[in-house]
Amino acid sequence: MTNTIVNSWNEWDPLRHVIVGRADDCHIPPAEPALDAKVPEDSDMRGQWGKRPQDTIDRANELLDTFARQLEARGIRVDRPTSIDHSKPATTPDFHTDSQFGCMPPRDVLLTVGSEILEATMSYRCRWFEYLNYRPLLQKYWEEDPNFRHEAAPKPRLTDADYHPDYLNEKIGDAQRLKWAEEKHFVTTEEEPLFDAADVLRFGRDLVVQHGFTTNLKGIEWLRRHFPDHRVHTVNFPGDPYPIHIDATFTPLRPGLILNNPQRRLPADQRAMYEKNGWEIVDAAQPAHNAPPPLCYSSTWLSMNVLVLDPKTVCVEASEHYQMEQMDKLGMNVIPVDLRDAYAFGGGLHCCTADVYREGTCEDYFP
Ligand code: ABU
Repeated sequence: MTNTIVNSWNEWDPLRHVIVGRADDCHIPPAEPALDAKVPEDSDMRGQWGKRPQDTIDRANELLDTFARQLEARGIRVDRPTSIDHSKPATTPDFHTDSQFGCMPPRDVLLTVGSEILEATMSYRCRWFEYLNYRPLLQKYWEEDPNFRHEAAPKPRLTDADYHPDYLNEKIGDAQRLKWAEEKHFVTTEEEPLFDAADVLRFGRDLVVQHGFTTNLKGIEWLRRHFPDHRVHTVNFPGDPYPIHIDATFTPLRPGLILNNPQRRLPADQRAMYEKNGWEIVDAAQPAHNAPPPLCYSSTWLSMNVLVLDPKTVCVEASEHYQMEQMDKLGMNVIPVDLRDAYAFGGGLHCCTADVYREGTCEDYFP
């Protein structure tokens, strides 16, 4: 009998097996073009780099371990990455950077589509080797599951030609950033295909991909050619001055229901496929916090970065009481998970996980 380890077609089918990241050896990397474009201009991280303080690593690991145990207690199999030495520089014939990033969050690196796990190209130099943290797991899946497709997108060169120099200015200001986002002028150029896995949402036959700082149009075209049986849709959310990763912006909860960040609404001309098929797009609740925690890259909208366990059950960060209340009103059973002190390591509950197995098959939700 075939031992199927890898199978996941969407963001909401019953979750049976997942990877949860680790904070081990996580570094704040040195300045580099795509990373600097994302660090908020008023952030405490500007100008700093090096290994994160050990007490913050220990605290984040405590939270991630507890989250893993919560999932296991619900019968979900949890695997963890094996940290490489992130203090080592990343050097290729085309670039050098003095340290790497970490093995949080796996969602940025690994895209699971059906029986395939695809390693993304990534667009930060410090994340070029990040896939190595997950190779022991992927090799194991490959040994155990004869149908598992382990794929890696072409590694990009990430020369200076990949980045628009106007984003390297330290003081750009939100007004200018929003104008550029509206014009779809992002830090990454169209030199070569680039994408992060966290810019992709899976809706069965349809893949919805955000064009922004970490994914360019060639990256989306690469995904379209790589998944010929899927329809690949490009989306933009013009209200975001730092547009990376779709999962604090657009959050499907179950067939027919999506939460949308009210500051980053999907433009009217991109809504047709949902409306025609009776899907509701509702504004997410406000975050409970006015600012992200210290040394954090992400926005306060990690409030909506939730992990759906099945179409009726969702994990929400425990301090996000507005988001928990809204989920409850939307008919979801809410599992509070304490994770805020791990946000600085790369994100929330969706970010810190990567799907391995959800029950279900590839369905067409937008016929
Ligand atoms: N990785 C999700 C971060 C998105 C945000 O900062 O809003």
